[in-house]
Amino acid sequence: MHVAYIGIGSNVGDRLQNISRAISEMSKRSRVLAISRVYETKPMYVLRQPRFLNAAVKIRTSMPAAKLLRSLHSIEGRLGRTRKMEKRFGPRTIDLDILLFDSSKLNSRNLVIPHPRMHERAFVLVPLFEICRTKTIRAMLKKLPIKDVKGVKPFARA
Ligand code: PH2
Ligand code: MG
Ligand code: MG
Repeated sequence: MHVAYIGIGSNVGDRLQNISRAISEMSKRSRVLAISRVYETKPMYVLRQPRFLNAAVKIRTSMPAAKLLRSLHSIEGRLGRTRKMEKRFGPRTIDLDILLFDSSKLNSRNLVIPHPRMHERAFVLVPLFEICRTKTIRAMLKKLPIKDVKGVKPFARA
């Protein structure tokens, strides 16, 4: 069995419903062990796009990393994501990224673990730290600009 942390993001459609559907789909194939709060976050990289909701989950799974990645892509597809039409870092209905997988380091063409940009992303680290309180994640968070961390706010449900 493996333990993995998945980062979730959505900024198109019913963002909260997209996130909750994604978690419910993941729970069909893996055991969901922990779920962070949902945060509303300032878009990074492509600034002129709607705000994201972001969260993180911890799962236990029998799938090896490459298979987990395929299964996450298939969930994204079922939730209506159309990768071919998308711009890099642009709007998306749902994005499911493997952040950590056991204590593995992996560097293949389509999968790099730990996630290569998580250290610069407050929208990943804040929710992740809620469910993975390690020194490594704490250290990454401390290096972020305060204004980035302030751009990540618990989402007030309507
Ligand atoms: N995802 C991106 C690009 N920018 N910004 C925020 N705040 N949250 C995201 O999930 C996000 C982003 C591409 O995956
Ligand atoms: Mg992705
Ligand atoms: Mg992403």
